Amino acid sequence: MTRFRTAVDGATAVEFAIIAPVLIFLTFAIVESGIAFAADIVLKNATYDAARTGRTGFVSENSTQDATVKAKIRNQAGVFMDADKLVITSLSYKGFDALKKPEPFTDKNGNGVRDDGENFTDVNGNGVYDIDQGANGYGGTAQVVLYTVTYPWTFHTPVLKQLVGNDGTVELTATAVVQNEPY
Ligand SMILES: [Ca+2]
Ligand SMILES: [Ca+2]
Repeated sequence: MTRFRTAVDGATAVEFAIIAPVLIFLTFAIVESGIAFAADIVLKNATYDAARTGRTGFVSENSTQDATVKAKIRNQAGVFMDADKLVITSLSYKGFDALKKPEPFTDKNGNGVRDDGENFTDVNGNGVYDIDQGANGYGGTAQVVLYTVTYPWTFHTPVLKQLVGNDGTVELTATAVVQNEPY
């Protein structure tokens, strides 16, 4: 009987030794995925909040609109991530129908794309032809502004890290489009 009990205990110990690392991996993977998911939501909320502040033209005391908007995002998202690694951009457009549209051009040779030498309208005034006519910045009164915030999120759990690829780093992205208030 004693011998039998020892054998059973031994089998149980071996089973646990095999299963334990799997359970530990699953636990870490689930927890880490949950944190990443929460971070993604925080990033989206921060971006949406900053865009809503941006559309009012609000500027903090002794600050600029750029610093005001970016501080809002960094403060909120900074709870979950390294604020210094946030990449915050904004592009302004004359209206919703111009969103992400190329600058208009005269397609002289009719090939559907703008070639060197074909005249174009420099909508964003940067001196070169762009396939996205948005102008950097927060736009003027009643303009439409696209806010984009990205963050390189890194997973640390072994295996999960390999599954994700790119050394465990994924790019979290949040965008918000708002129309500026008339100000
Ligand atoms: Ca052409
Ligand atoms: Ca341009």
